[in-house]
Amino acid sequence: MESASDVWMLLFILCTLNTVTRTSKDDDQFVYDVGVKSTPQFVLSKPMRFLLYEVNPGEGFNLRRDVYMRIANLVLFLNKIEPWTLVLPPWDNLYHWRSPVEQSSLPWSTFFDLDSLNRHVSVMEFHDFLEDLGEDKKIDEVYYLQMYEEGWNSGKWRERMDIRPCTQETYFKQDESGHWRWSYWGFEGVYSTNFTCLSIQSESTHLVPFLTKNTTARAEELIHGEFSEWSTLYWTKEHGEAKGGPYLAVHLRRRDFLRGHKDSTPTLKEAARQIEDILNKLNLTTVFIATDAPKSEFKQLKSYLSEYHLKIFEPSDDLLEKYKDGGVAIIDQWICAHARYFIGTSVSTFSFRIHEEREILGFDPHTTFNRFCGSKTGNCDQPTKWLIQYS
Ligand SMILES: Nc1nc2c(ncn2[C@@H]2O[C@H](COP(=O)(O)OP(=O)(O)O)[C@@H](O)[C@H]2O)c(=O)[nH]1
Ligand SMILES: *[C@@H]1O[C@H](CO)[C@@H](O)[C@H](O)[C@H]1NC(C)=O
Ligand SMILES: *[C@@H]1O[C@H](CO)[C@@H](O)[C@H](O)[C@H]1NC(C)=O
Ligand SMILES: *[C@@H]1O[C@H](CO)[C@@H](O)[C@H](O)[C@H]1NC(C)=O
Repeated sequence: MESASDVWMLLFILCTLNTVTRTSKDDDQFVYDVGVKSTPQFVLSKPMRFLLYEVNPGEGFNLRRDVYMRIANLVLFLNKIEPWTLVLPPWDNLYHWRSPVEQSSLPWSTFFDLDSLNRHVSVMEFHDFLEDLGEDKKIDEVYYLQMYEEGWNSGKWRERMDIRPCTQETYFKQDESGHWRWSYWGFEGVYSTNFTCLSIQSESTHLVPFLTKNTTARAEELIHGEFSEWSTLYWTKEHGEAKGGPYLAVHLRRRDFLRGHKDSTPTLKEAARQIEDILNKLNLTTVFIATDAPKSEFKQLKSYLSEYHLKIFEPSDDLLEKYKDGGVAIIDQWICAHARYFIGTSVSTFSFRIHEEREILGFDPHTTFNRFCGSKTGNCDQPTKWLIQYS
């Protein structure tokens, strides 16, 4: 299992809002209304605290969705102790978003249904949070998560976290008045007075004691107990009979993967051979290609598969304007999720998300957990089958 420190650098930003308004009183419990159109009402007797986070700038949409799940889970645990709201980091010109449409500082509502997210944990958009902060856009504390300089220390994994000097230059800069500044996804005037580097080697939910105990001067009892990374999902249905449309779908990841995952990402010729092989096995002639490849590469792939029908989703200008690159990617994933058979790209979180959708839809796992083999032979383990536990 990946942990808070392996794959992404996280940044936690904490804030306690004094401006949260109390809207009604019910015995000794208060109902707080957080923000304008933000979170559902919380029944509580402690001030609401807010957790903001950010991921390494180069990371893509689906990795960020995975991180969201982890942080939401962390907030779920925090909420067992005191009320916390998760402030959603805007989507700001992601590295992979190449279309000419405007895609800076996008709220989560561009892609997701906030009401649904709110059913899991209380969330709010960053711009709503700023509105609640008011004139003085001061954030209480910023923790910049980093790996231990000395690595794992004796090579053995053990949970630990310590305040340490920053091991490398961070994105935060201190101005003349001592305020720590950062771009804050394009929103101006936000600053913090406290900035600390935190070396961490731990699963994200183990941050609960730190966040509840060490980040405020409040004295409360120590928290005991086990924090499991995932709350278990139970499903009442059986593995379904989903069959999928009469097409093969593939996710063929290119661009940075050709550098970052050379051995497990196939050449176009290799990919074409594997596609043809599966099409023949399934007696299909149509293949849907989800890819971030440039047009020239798609043409080349098409030339290798001239006897088959290759389909891609190409949005009109209007659709692109409306859904942006993130929305178009979700449409690609949705089409892949409904195919008779799917082949993904090794270690791509974009592909993992399709596996997950298909598993939820109830496809036979053999039609789902497949990936392209790289050019290097002997390096083609098929993906782990993350199956739903039916109760
Ligand atoms: N529309 C579309 N975009 C893609 C496709 N593959 C990659 N991308 C883009 O590249 C990004 C890849 O980053 P991420 O989602 O984190 O997945 P990963 O890097 O493959 O693990 C996606 O979010 C998309 O913006 C694809 O098949 N279709
Ligand atoms: C949190 O506080 C406890 C108790 O004061 C202390 O032992 C621990 O080192 C602190 N953790 C960090 C990461 O500073
Ligand atoms: C923030 O910084 C100020 C000034 O350096 C310090 O007095 C205060 O205790 C810090 N607050 C926290 C929560 O670390
Ligand atoms: C494909 O067609 C052949 C010949 O018609 C048939 O024997 C085979 O069972 C079919 N395979 C599938 C997966 O439908």
